[in-house]
Amino acid sequence: MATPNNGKKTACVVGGSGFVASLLIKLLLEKGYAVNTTVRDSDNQKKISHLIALQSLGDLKIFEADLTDEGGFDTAVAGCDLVFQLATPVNFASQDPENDMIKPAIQGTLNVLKACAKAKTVKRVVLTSSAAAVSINQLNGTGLVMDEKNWTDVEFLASAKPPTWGYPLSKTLAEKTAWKFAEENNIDLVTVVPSLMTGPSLTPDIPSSIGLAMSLITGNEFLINAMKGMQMLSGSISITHVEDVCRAHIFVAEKESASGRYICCAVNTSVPELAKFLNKRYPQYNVPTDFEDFPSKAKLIVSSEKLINEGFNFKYGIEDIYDQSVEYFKAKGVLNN
Ligand SMILES: NC(=O)c1ccc[n+]([C@@H]2O[C@H](COP(=O)([O-])OP(=O)(O)OC[C@H]3O[C@@H](n4cnc5c(N)ncnc54)[C@H](OP(=O)(O)O)[C@@H]3O)[C@@H](O)[C@H]2O)c1
Ligand SMILES: *[C@@H]1O[C@H](CO)[C@@H](O)[C@H](O)[C@H]1NC(C)=O
Ligand SMILES: *[C@@H]1O[C@H](CO)[C@@H](O)[C@H](O)[C@H]1NC(C)=O
Ligand SMILES: *[C@@H]1O[C@H](CO)[C@@H](O)[C@H](O)[C@H]1NC(C)=O
Ligand SMILES: CC(=O)N[C@H]1CO[C@H](CO)[C@@H](O)[C@@H]1O
Repeated sequence: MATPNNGKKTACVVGGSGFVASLLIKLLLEKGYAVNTTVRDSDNQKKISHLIALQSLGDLKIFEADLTDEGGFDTAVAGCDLVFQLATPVNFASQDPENDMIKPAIQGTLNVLKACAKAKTVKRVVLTSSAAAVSINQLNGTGLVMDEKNWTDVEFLASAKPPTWGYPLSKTLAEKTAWKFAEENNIDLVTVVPSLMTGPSLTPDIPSSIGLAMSLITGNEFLINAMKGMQMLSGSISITHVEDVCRAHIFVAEKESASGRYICCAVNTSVPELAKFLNKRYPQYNVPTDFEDFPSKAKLIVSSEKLINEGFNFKYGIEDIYDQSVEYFKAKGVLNN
C-alpha cells in the first residue's frame, strides 16, 4: 500500500475531542499512525487539553471543522488512508431534535464523506453508528436476537416520538445516508454499531454515557430512570468497554475482508439484572435491587457474532467494565470509597 508521510499509516479522526474519539486517537498513535483530527473549537484550550497532551505520543495535528460546514473537512482528510467519523450532535434535552440533531448528523456525515471522495487517498471510512440504529422497534416478547440486518423502525420513532426519539432517529438516518452515498460514490465504508459505553475517559469532563452507566452506583434517580427508559425503548441494557469499541474501530479499518455493519456489544442485560450484579460486587454503594414490576428480562440481545467471527476478541467483560468505571469515578472524586 503506497503511504505518504515516510511510509507511516495515516488516519483522520473526525470529532477528536469526544469520549470515544480521544481514546481512539491514543490507540492509533500508539500503533504508529500519523493522525489528523478535527474539533469544533480549537481555541477552547480546556476542551482540547487532552488532545494537546496526546501530541507527546506521536504525530497528531488538530484541525477545526464543524459538521455543518460544507468543505470543512477537506484539509484534514486530504492525504489520509483511513477516516474515522465519530462526531455527532448529542442533546437529549433538545426541544427541536430535527434541527439540533437529525439534520446536522445527516449533513455532517455527508460533508465528511464528500471530503473522502475528493481526497482520492482514502482507502476506507469507518463510521460510528449506534445500537440505537438497530434495536428500536414495536415488537414484544423476550429472547429476540438483533443483528446487522436489523434496523431501527424510523417510522415508529418519527410518528410516536417516544422520549429521546431524536437521537436514535439521527443515528439511524445518518447511517442510512452514509450507506447510500458510499454506494453511489464507490467509497469503502464500514460501520461500527456500539452499545452504551463506559470505562475511563481522557476527556476533561465526565462523559454523559459513563454517568448513565454508573447511575445505579451513584444513586442518581434521574439517570436511573433514563436507564429504565433506555431498556424500554431499545429492548435491553447493552454495555461495552470504550477501549474494546476503539479496538474494534481499528480492527475493522485494518482488516481487508471487513465489510458492512459490525455490532460491537460485550454485555447484554437489563436494569434489574445489572443492579443485582452491582449490588453484590460493590456492597458499599447500596445499589437498589427492588424494581417492582419493571421487566427483569431484556426483550432482546444485540449480537456481536459477526465481529467475533471476523476474528475480534473482546478484552473486557462486565466485571472489568465496572471495576474500571468505579476506579475512574474514585479518581474523579465522584465516589469516595
Ligand atoms: N457513548 C456511548 O455510549 C455511545 C454509544 C453508541 C454510539 N455512540 C457513538 O459514538 C460516537 C462518539 O460518541 P461519544 O460518546 O464519544 O460522544 P461525545 O463525547 O459527546 O463526542 C461527540 C463528538 O461530536 C462532536 N460534535 C457534536 N456536534 C458537532 C458539530 N456540529 N460539529 C462538529 N463536531 C460536533 C463533539 O464535539 P465538541 O467536543 O465540540 O462538542 C464531540 O467531539 C458518536 O457517533 C455516538 O453516537 C456512543
Ligand atoms: C493531514 O493534513 C495535512 C494537510 O492537508 C496533509 O498534508 C496530511 O497528509 C494529512 N494526514 C496526516 C495523517 O498527517
Ligand atoms: C406490544 O405491546 C404493546 C403494549 O401492550 C401494544 O400496544 C403493541 O401493539 C404490541 N405490539 C405488537 C407488535 O404486538
Ligand atoms: C431482523 O432481521 C431479520 C432479517 O431481515 C428478520 O428476519 C427479523 O425478523 C428481524 N428481527 C426483528 C426483531 O426485527
Ligand atoms: C448472544 C450474546 O451476546 N449473549 C451475551 C449476553 O451477555 C452475556 C454476558 O452478560 C454473555 O455471556 C452472552 O454471551
